Parts: sequence; C-alpha cells; structure tokens
Amino acid sequence: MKEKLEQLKKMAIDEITSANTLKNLDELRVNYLGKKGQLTSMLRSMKDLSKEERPKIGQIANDVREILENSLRDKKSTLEKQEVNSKLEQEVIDITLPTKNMVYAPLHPLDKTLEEISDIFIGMGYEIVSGREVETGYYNFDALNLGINHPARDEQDTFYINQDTMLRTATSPVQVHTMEQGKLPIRMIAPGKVYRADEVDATHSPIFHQVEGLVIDTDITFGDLKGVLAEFAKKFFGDKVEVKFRPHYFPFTEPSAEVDVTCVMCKGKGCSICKQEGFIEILGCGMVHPKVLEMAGIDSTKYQGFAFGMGVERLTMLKYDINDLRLFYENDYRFLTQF
Ligand code: 2U9
Repeated sequence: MKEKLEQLKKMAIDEITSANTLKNLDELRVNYLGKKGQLTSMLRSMKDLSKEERPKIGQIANDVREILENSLRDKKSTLEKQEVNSKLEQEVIDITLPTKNMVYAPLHPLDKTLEEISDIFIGMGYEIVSGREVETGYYNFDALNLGINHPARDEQDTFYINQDTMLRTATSPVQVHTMEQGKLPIRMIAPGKVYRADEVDATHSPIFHQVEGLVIDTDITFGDLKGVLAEFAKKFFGDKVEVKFRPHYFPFTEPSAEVDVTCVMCKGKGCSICKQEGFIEILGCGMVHPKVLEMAGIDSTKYQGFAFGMGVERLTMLKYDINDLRLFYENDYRFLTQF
C-alpha cells in the first residue's frame, strides 16, 4: 500500500507538471482527488488494513493528498497567469489602424468664421491675443468703466465663481491686460469664448464667441475706425454691402456706434430678417474712453484708440442664413457638412 501510494504520488505529480491547460488540470484533480478519484478510493480501502498499519499508511495517504493539493494549486495559478498573458498577446489592438468608413468632418462653421475674421485683421497688421476665461471684477467690469450699479454686474447676467471671480462676459479683459503691459502702439484682436447667464433659445446661448479689437496709437481718429471697420464688413460680407455707422452708447467707448450692413437676405429691400429696415447690425465700436486708457496706465492726452466687438455666432448666422444658434452646438453631421 505504501508503495502504491508513492507510485500514485509520482505519477500524479508528473501529470500535473505536464498539464498545459486549466481544463486538463481540473481533469487530473477529479481523477486523483475527486469522489471516485484514485487517492480517494485508496483511502477508502484502508479499512481493510490491520490496526497497526492503518495509522502509518493513513499518515502517508494524508501527506500525499496535501502534496497533490498544493501542487494542483500552484500549477493552477501558473496556468491562469499564462492564459491571461497569452490572451493579452493575442488580443493586441493596433490603435493606429484607420477605422472603416472614417468620417472626416470639415471645419466647424464657427471656426471657419473665426479664421476668416482673424485673416482679415492679420492682413491689416493686427496681432491675435488670447487670455484667460476666468476673470476678476476689476478686469471684467471696473477697468471698462462699468459703473458699480451697471446691470451687466447682476448675478442674473454673470456667472460668478465667488464675489470677485467670474467667467468673463466679454473678451475685453484681454485688451485691458494688453494695455497694462505698456507696449505701444497696440493693434490687436482678441477672439474667444465668453459667458453670460442667458436662457438658451434661437439667438441666445450661455457660451458664445466674440472677436473684439483694439487699436491704440498717437493720432487715431474716428475716421480710422470707420475705414477699418468698413473694410472689414466688405471683406467679410462682400464688396457690394453698404456700411452704415449709427450712434450708440457703451460705457467703455465715447463716442460709440453700431455698424449696420445692407441686409444679406433682401439686399436692402426689407424683409423679416432685417425687420423691414433693409439694414442689419453686425458689430459695436467706438473711441476708447479716456478713463479706460488712464486706468490702464496710458496717457490719454498723448494716445487715442478705437475698439470694436462682434458676436461670432451672429455673424455666422447672417452670412450663411442660419436661423437657430443651437445648431452650432448639436454636432449634427448633416448641418456641419454644409459649409
Ligand atoms: C477695451 C476698451 C473697449 C469693446 C467693444 C463693443 C463695442 C460691442 C458687442 C458686440 C456684440 C458684444 O458680442 S456682443 O454682444 N460688443 O458692441 N465691444 S466696443 O470695447 C472695448 C473693449 C476693451 C479696453
């Protein structure tokens, strides 16, 4: 019996060592240690042994069982590791391979407009400057001569982060930072996202894009402003548009104006887009308020400047006859491929 057990142990260990799948290993476990397994039946047959032999052989049989159990456990863990590794090797994915039917979306209409506006001003010698989207009350309001009770400061119109920190409501703070750096003259545009606590509808969104511009030099006049912005309007909407400057009020410019062009839809005849006026507003502008210059450390007796601001969504809607601003943010391929 002792020899039989030794033989069984040797055979079982040999077979466990050469097992190469988990299935194979489990078959071995059943074959040796299962209910009807070889070792189990040997243990059962021990009742036929003499009283003296039984404890000795019993001890050996238990040792064999323990050795086989350990050996099965070790082999199982080795095979499991091998299986995971080979799976990892086989299932390697080449993420650089192109997918089938790859859809290449063209430039987003808002980016197209942003690029077009930038190109026009770069062509006139302007620099593109970007800045942060989280601002302090000083840069977003005070430095722009917005009185302490100006409605724009209202919590209902501005996304406040805390009492003196907010998402910028215009790109104007970028111009203020640029002026503070003290390098003159300035000829810049600041394109970017701006935030207002607005409802969402066909013409309003809490996030939209602006391009603002600033020119500061000695001898800058309202004539320069008119020349530059009329040129911009013609380059953007086409040579044939008529450009009109209409007096307006902004706290940060004086005098101020809004710029209209002949309605892109009806060419000036009058329609629902231009509310029968024949003209539509495209941007706001004005001569930088002397107080705004002084606050940024610029001598307003030596330097003058003009500034302007335009809404990128609005200009894109006018140019391509889009009647709902929400289309810009829905990522509908049928919409995006029309530009
Ligand atoms: C500084 C000085 C002056 C920026 C200006 C406008 C006129 C304007 C609107 C157009 C549509 C905002 O997107 S909109 O709602 N903007 O009409 N913005 S002048 O004037 C500045 C800016 C910075 C230091």
